[in-house]
Amino acid sequence: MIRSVENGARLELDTAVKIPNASAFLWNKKMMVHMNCRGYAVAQFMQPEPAKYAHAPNLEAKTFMQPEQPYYAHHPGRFFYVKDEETDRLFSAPYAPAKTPLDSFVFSAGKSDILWKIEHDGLFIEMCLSLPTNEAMEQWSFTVKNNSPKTRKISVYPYFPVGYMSWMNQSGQYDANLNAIICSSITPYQKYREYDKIKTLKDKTYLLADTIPTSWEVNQATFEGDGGLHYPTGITGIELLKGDALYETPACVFQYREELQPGQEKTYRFLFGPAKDETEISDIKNRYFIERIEDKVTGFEKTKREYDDYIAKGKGCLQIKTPDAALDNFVNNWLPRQIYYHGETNRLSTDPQTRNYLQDNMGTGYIQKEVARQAYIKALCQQEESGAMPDGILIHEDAVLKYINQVPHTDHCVWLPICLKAYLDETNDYGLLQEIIPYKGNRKSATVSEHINLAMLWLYKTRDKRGLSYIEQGDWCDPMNMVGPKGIGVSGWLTMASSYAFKTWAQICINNNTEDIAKDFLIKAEELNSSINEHLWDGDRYARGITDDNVVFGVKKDPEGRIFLNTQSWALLSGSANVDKSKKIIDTVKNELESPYGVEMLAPSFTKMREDIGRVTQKFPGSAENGAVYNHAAAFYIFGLYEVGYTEKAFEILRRMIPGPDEKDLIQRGQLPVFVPNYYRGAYRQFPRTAGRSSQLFNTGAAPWLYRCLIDGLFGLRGDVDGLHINPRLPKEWNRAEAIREFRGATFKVNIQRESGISKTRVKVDDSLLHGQVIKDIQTRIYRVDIRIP
Ligand code: CEZ
Repeated sequence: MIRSVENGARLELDTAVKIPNASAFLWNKKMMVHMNCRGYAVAQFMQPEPAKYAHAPNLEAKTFMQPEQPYYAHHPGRFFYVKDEETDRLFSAPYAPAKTPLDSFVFSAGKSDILWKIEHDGLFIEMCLSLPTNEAMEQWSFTVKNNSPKTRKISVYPYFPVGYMSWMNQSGQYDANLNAIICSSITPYQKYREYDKIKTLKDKTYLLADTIPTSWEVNQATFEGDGGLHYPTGITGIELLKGDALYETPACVFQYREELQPGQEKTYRFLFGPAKDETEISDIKNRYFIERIEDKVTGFEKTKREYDDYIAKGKGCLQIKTPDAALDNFVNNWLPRQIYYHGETNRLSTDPQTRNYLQDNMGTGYIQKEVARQAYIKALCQQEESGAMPDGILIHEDAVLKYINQVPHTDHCVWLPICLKAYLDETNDYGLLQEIIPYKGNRKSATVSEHINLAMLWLYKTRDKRGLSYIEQGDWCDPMNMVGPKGIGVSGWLTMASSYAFKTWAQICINNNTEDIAKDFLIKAEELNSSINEHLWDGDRYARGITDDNVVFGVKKDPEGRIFLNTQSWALLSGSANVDKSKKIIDTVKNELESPYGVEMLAPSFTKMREDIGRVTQKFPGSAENGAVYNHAAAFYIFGLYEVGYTEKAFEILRRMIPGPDEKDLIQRGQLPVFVPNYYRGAYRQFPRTAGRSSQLFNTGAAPWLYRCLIDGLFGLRGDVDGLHINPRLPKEWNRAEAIREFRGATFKVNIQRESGISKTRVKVDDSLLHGQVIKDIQTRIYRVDIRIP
């Protein structure tokens, strides 16, 4: 059903039916396109706010990327109908909208392109999508080959629906000069002051072709007719009617009539995207289809190569070879790519949530160190002089705080030392702490170290008389918005995360020779831990928090949401759970939160509103924060388990985050292992039918944390101020594993092998025994590291 090819560079699915929502995505700094294997697409480009160039067939709400995107017949997509003109038999590639069962089908997810190979009715079809590196546009090539022994008379109909563009103004027509279908609209507005903004927008969508069509149709309703999308009326005639759209929903449909001899093939190229006007489209045509670079290739080919190079830059710092080939393939090829995407696009937002921005750049620190460094500085420049961090980081001059960033959350400071520690471990760039940067408003400046100190003091101050952290309208859990709106409710999780942040900051301060500060925050951390144990321990779990009305929630007596994962994971990280309590909470998590698809973030899922907890309880049970296997939260748990030495359990939970390799698991999750989704449906004990189903949403903090768990936990090849610390924690069923670790300019070729008769890890570097488990004084060279473990 699925197989990795080209040494892991591609992952192929050979069915359009068993995993209908299987998907892959491409991006550049200006756009993202999420393609499902059947041809349905979700695409956004930045101008500078995210916008669409292919819309739903009716008015749709402007929102951030949502999980579990529902696909339906008229959902935007990129399709090619193929009709045999002698038999009128019709099918469509890659599968939708006709959904004719195909002789053979391959959906091939590449790192820098998405490909389909289809055989049907004696024809072979190859469709390929790629992007340029730095402009919002899709590059499509479509090849049809006659694999049958006789001449074939066929018509090929590229059908790129554009949808309902605007209630104010939408139209479309074929432009023969440009050989393009151009659909025009005006983004609706009512306040005259908005006009200056609106007039700058790319409100046109074009489909440019390199081959003159036999005919075309730009009117969605005319094309479809009563035939519907299974056999559009427009296709029943010899030629399309060359219609336009006049305040009618447009569509981009071409027709190419071909007579193919046996073995003969024909390739077409298309560019699909947004534009401001015809001048821009004409310029694109010249650059991609006309101009010959070095007189050999068109811009179309050249940009494809440039995009390959761009994506190749997202190489990770860890290559692994283990008994688990599917895990290797995911870690070596797809996880770093997903992390790279986050660092490059900031989830296609001009005001990423502060916690997302810091955690996404924690991941970027393993791939593009300078990008991460600049991100930490940019975030701290927007810190209040009080030490508070904003809910979102403005990364564009015209950006404003939107959506959830207008809701006060109290956790953003906590991520500064926690994410920075990973960056410093990887780079040893302690010089960053001495950088002098301004606070918001540019009135005052201080070193990065003082900025973070102030943020920690803000966290320490923002607690109630019990010593627990206020939650206001949310912490890491965005929709937990009714625990503390009166300014009384507290977050058990944030108190633990603050304790862990203080300890992490203390460690950084020790490495930065500011021991006094370190000592002070270690004391503060223990103070928080005793408050946690005094008010939140419930015998075999830690409560999630206490509401404005002083109701402790996330405890055994609660009928729903009687355990939340985050206050168990971070009890391990903060050290508020001693050895005995750690064992108890890990057992409780096993019994109440673990499922075949991973660990759920709370259970039982809420089936009705709790007005003293909030919106999270209104989400469908088992979806998103209401009890899904929320992989970001699961990654925290894995990190905590490695931190306290439960390495077998850590690997068990980690492995369940990546779908497959067995077919049953892949089908139930409906997810290709080319990215980790933000969640798999939970509520396994309440709604087993849908449990495990992937959200297909690849915007997630799970990616950088999973990578950190692999580097620091499983393979134990973690950097620190004194060098590379060696401490692999392989699952017991693995006798051997290899890794190549890129670290501070050096390459470590690591062989890890179990050896009987030894009680502790023994490391040899270039055949000489290492005293201890830290490789120091690292040079820019290749190291051979042989590790023997019990
Ligand atoms: O957004 C994520 C946030 O980007 O939810 C996480 C949070 O830590 C991330 O920073 C957990 O709450 O508003 C909503 O209901 C959404 O569910 C968002 O909370 C959620 C989006 O689905 C993106 O995943």
